[in-house]
Amino acid sequence: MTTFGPLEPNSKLDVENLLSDLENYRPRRKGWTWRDVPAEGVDMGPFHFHDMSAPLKNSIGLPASEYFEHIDPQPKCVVTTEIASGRFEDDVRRMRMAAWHGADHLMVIRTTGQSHIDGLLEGTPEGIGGVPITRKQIRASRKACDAIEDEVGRPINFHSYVSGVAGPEVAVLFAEEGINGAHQDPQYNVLYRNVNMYRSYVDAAEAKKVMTGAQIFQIDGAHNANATAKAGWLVMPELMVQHGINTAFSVQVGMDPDLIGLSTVPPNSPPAPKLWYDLPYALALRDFFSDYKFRAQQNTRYIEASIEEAVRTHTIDTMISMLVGSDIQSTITPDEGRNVPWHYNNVRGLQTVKQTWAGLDGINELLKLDKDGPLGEMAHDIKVRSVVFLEEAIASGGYFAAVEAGFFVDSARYPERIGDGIARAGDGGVGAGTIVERDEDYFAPVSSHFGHNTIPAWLAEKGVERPEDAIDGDTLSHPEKIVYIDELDPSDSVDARLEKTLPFRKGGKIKPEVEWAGDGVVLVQIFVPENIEIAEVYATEMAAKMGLSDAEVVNLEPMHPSEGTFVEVKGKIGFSIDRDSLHIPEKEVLLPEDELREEVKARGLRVVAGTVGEDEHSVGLREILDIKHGGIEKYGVKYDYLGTSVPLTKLVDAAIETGAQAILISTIISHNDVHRTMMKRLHELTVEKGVRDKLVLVAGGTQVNRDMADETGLDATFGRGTKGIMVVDAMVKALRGRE
Ligand code: B12
Repeated sequence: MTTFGPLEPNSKLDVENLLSDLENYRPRRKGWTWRDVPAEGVDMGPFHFHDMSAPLKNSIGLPASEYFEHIDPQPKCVVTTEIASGRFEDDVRRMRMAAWHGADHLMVIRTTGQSHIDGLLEGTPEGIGGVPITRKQIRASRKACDAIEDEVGRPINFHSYVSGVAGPEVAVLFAEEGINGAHQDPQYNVLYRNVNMYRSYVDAAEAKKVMTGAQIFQIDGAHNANATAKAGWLVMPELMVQHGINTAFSVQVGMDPDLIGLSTVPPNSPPAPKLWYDLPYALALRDFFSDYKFRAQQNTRYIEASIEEAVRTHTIDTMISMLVGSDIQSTITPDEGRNVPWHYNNVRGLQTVKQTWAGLDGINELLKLDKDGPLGEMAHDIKVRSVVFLEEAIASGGYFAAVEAGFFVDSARYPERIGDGIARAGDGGVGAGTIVERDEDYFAPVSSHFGHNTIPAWLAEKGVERPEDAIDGDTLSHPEKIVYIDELDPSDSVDARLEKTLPFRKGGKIKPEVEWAGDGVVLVQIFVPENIEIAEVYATEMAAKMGLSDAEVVNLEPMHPSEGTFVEVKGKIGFSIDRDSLHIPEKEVLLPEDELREEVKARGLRVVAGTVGEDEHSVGLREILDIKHGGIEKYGVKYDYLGTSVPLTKLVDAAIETGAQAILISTIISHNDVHRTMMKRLHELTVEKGVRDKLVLVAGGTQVNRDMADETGLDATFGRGTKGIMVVDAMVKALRGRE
């Protein structure tokens, strides 16, 4: 069996290598994996967490984690991200980034139209709005996931869709290739893909049986009703009915309830009073479907172009998930409403969940939902309406008759109806009239087959006990029998695409990207002090003048009807830069601690320090000085701290008086470049007083960087994240340099 990896955190994923020897790749496990959640909670850094899973081996924490010993707490639920660039070779890199930020459920959306193709696709054609799901594509992705899960130290669930007219074939493919989760819901085909209703249910029984055999976790498609309905919060009773139909059907086919997940979406969004709708709905669902798992999606129905609005809604959605205990928290990229999701927005979605989960950790131990008040009443009301909905559907002739009558996705609050539901004819839709009844002696030599399968007497006499024994096992137990087709159209294939992007992946050329390697897309955020109409035209014009092609405004938010507008405009740059032409500053190699201590002692190193100008910020400089924070004092440096808002002359005079070898200034406020002015002035002052060559001059601050030393005439300058040892090292090196 072929493997790939181990991945090296400091090296990019090598797609060509991933694709080599794919025909011999076999999935190393089958089935779904939940996170490892220690019952006693998780201790991380200075904190105890109540609702977290085991930490990762390699990960990137929230930006603020640097203040908390770099901890990266992982929610106890599985966390999903959806990948949809159309080119799986770019998506595998995206999966790696997502896993480093905490995703362990990677969901791949199918290319548009795939659900109407009555068979499997092969090769690796480019997709539109998703990826063509083919054996080669999922095999390569699963192989990448194996290496990624080893790198981060947690199993990854790879997921796609068992829907459309080729549902059973896709289910077999997924079972063969070790796909871990899949959407399967016959109602979805009927309502949203216009697949014939009877065909959809017959196929679903077969597909669910195959999924059960491979322990593939199933997610239903009910949430699409509130993504489709105009007023998603009114269709809650119907959603309950849809969940009920799919769960009951799945159990009848033989699925284990633990493998059945409900796909739920909190149906409302601010400025609506979200909690009054979403919380009772979530509660009603939990009560009715307590035997099953919950996958909480996020509300994207009302999201258009504002990333921040999406993030805020998702934060509340995640809180609701925590209050009712979701098993899987999905994340939608916050740019879902404005473009095909961009790589880094997957990560933003994941960060929203991680941040909310960490911030609200243990919420259910601190707060209790009051079910005796309006919350309980509202949840009860939804349940009653859904039961009556189901009863009416049965009375009207059953599910199929109800669909024909347009019961579903009607935007009114049941029992009201406004007649805008999606009606389908029993004899219509894709695949109508294709169902063939099995003969009594029907026999297929395969395992995981729904319905009767009669082993002929002559085979039984030969000792064939299971149908698949007739052919010495099928592809599910004997994967070597799988016929692997590489490509059907070499011109629309991963190799053809990889050749084009080679310069940006391995050729040393750098171009920004958001969807695909080398796409060159950039986003410019601006405030235009004009009304929305003018701002939009201005932004496009400005982007063109900046040299961006295909400029397009992706977000417009008025700050005031006439005072101005926030605009985001995207466009493409037409150039790349050679990596080799970039002058990357060499990493400063610090002298060993012992050597520094000895030298400080030998020189009797002494400094004066203070925050200069009219600046009262002291925290940063105290960290640089104080032994308690690992400051320069720890290495034996003696200091005189003159405080805040210290005039520069006072510092220079004090240095001369005390015989200090260095002056350390902190300059945090940078308004009107006052920090630069202060640094330059310090240098000039010491020149004027004739002591420049006797003093090492060091400055630091939030907006200060290493390059500013040359610019301002100082010996060393430091920004955020500086540690005392770096400052001692710089002073010692400057003193040595003078000798
Ligand atoms: Co204030 N404040 N603040 N503030 N404050 C911020 C710094 C900031 C960035 C907030 C903002 O508006 N975006 C602005 C500055 C904007 C700018 O010009 N770039 C700001 C402002 C504008 C003010 C006020 C002027 C507001 C006002 O009243 N108009 C006043 C100050 C008035 C005055 O100075 N006369 C003000 C007041 C305060 C209080 C509430 C008093 C506290 C300060 C308390 C105190 O220091 N005693 C305060 C804080 C805490 C902050 C805040 C939230 C954190 C700063 C901090 O302590 N960070 C920041 C916002 C932010 O950054 N999150 C705003 C932690 C330390 C460890 O980080 O300062 O960056 P650091 O230091 C590190 C490095 O920069 C470097 O090493 C340090 C350790 O790694 N370093 C070095 C720093 N100094 C030195 C020196 C040397 C020699 C070396 C080698 C390295």
